[in-house]
Amino acid sequence: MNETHIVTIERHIIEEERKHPGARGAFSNILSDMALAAKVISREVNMAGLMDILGQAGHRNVQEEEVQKLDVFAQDVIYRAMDHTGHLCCMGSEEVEELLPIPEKFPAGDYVLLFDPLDGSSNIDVNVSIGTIFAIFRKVSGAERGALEDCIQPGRKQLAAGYVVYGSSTMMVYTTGNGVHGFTLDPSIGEFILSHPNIRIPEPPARSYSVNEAYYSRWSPPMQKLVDHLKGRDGSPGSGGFSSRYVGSLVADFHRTLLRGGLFMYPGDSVNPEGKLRLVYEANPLAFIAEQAGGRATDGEQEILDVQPQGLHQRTPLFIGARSLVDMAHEQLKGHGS
Ligand code: AHM
Ligand code: MG
Repeated sequence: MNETHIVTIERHIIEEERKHPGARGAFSNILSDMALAAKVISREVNMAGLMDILGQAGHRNVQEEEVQKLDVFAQDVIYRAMDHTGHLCCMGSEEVEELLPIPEKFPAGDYVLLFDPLDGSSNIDVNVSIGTIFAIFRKVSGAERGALEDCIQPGRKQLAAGYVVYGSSTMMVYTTGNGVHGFTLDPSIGEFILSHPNIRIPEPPARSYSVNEAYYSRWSPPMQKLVDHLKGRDGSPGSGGFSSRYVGSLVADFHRTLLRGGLFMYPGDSVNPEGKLRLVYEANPLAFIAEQAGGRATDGEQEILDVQPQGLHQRTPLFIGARSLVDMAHEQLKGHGS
């Protein structure tokens, strides 16, 4: 593909599909529908600062409609963009306890969509980047409208994964297992335009690490030792020379790590032994993208993509980013608990 051409995300998705003989278009349609939902959410996120003036969540806005909280709104937009298309058998969302059925009045399809509609939503009020994360699997159960086993497949089985970062610009990044591609939303024409083809995590990477260090005293000794090493406190070879970057918004922290390199960590600790992040909605899609970009993602014991989820909302420790840095962290933590 000629990079000097203007390529919309829809065009790119179709071109990617052509590389898979026998593809029937359903899968491409799901990705295009995700892009559409992302545009709607992006528009609303950009209006967030005006909420106080135009109406607050739980109140009525100027059009006399109930104003929703943005994470509820995002959840709704994605569900409504997807429920009637006949491509999905069910969905799962970080916002909803049980799996989300496709209404009986609509046809059911062969794919499953799992998503975190608006991650980092505590950052909305302070104008810090937030994001949407998603993964697509093929249905494996015999159930017409999907079953739990369709939603808790190991990440290795993902057909596609992506995220949208609502930052200084809105970007959608996705993979179908054929590299990682990034698109920037041009709000004036309402199109995601290919801006970052074939993203590779730089190696050698930026020497930067990203972790909520305020939890240091809750960490296991090996985890503390790892961060001491990054900070240059142990004086061993390779120790120090890092800077620290932590937004506290997973998509933003991951996006920087993907483009610049570095190491993102959300370990387990004495209060939350499995950490905070969700395996199915957050870790798996980002792990697929990281691997496709030449990076790595583990839970400190094994590759994230090889973990068999036990439940929809299971949490997992996460070490993700440039391969050389994840290798180093994994080496120090394996067998010790994260
Ligand atoms: P959320 O699902 O409530 O939005 O929380 C997820 C967010 C992630 O974006 C981020 O990586 C993490 O919480 C930050 O947590 P902490 O404040 O413990 O560092
Ligand atoms: Mg989340």
